[in-house]
Amino acid sequence: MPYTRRSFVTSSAATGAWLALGAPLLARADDTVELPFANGSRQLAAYPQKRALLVMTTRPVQLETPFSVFDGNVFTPNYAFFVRWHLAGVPTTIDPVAFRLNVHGLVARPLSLTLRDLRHFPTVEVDAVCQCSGNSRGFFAPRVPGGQWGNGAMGNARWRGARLRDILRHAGVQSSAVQIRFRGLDAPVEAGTPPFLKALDVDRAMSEDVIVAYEMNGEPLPLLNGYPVRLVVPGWYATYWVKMLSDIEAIDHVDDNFWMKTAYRIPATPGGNVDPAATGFATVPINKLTIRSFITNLTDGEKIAAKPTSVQGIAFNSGAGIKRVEFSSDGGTSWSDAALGRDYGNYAFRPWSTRFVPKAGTSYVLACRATGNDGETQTNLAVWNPGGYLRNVIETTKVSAA
Ligand SMILES: Nc1nc2c(c(=O)[nH]1)N[C@H]1C(S)=C(S)[C@@H](COP(=O)(O)O)O[C@H]1N2
Ligand SMILES: [Mo]
Repeated sequence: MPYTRRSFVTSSAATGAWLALGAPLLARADDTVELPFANGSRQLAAYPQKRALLVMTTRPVQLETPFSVFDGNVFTPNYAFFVRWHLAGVPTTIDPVAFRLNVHGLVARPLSLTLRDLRHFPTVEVDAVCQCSGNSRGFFAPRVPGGQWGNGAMGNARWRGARLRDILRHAGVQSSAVQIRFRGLDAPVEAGTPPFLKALDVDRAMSEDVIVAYEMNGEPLPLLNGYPVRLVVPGWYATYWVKMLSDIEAIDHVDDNFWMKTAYRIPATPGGNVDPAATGFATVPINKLTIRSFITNLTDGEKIAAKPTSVQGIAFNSGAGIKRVEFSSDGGTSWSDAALGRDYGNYAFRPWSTRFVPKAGTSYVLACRATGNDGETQTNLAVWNPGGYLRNVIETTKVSAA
């Protein structure tokens, strides 16, 4: 639903009222979803501009996409897109005319850009998966602290905006700059909580595909997904995709703020894996997505008819693109190639489909395994690290045929 600036202001005024109340629209207290791990019961609630989503927390608002949304939707609708904020001080209204994106620090020419200014840079579009670093954290064994997401803290959208590189070149980043640091309009609610800041090395920030997006799936971004602009870092975890982006600073050092130096670190080990008993290992900031694939049209425990059944799903990786998806109906003992669907580019969900013929009175463990053009694939052993990051084990779906 396209809306004008004026109607956005009106609808975000309504947003303000609801967020201030902390009260979801449309929710019935008995509407819950059970995620398949201990303490996985989630209430469904519809926040402003959103359909009913699984509530993980309300302050800050954290909402998970029901997994069924991924079936048949290569693009995750804005109203169904997951929501994650770290700090509860999220603005409930934003004036698009007064909004400024400031660029400062080690630049020849500090900028204060309006939304109209941003549209004067060449427009680019990318289809890319935005996945929380902690997506699927609830499946970690042993369990780890942090948001207990199922598999729905991800989404694929068509992002449209200006290249970050064009903005930075316009400002003239000085050669002494080491990183570019990003901040949004959200703020901590308690003194002592660090503001949410993320930083990219200058060459990552200057790469062609990083954009400052003002549209998501052909519409302004929903407020909860970062209206009016957010950073899009295709192929990298969503923690870098700073929402309500208002401040870009070129700095002369590797950022040592809490969200870079302490949080969002992965072990500097092969695959980011460590033994749960390990301590004292070196870490690096989380970065590229790991390759994943899912079956979307059948759910675990489902009873299906004993007749030819189509199976479909999605796969994605960090930008090499998907070379193949294999399917197994015997828990990974034997595999056959699935057919890949339309290619929306190397950062997007790649749909796939296949068929199998279940026999009556038989149980099946269905599995899918994606391989990237770079050879990266999924394995039977789940990664473990204390942050609950990088999960990409081969997922299984148990079904039985009647
Ligand atoms: N300003 C701001 N941007 C942010 C965050 C935040 O807390 N504040 N969280 C990040 C994290 S960890 C995730 S997973 C994504 C979530 O994006 P979404 O809410 O649009 O799904 O936003 C990222 N950008
Ligand atoms: Mo995240």
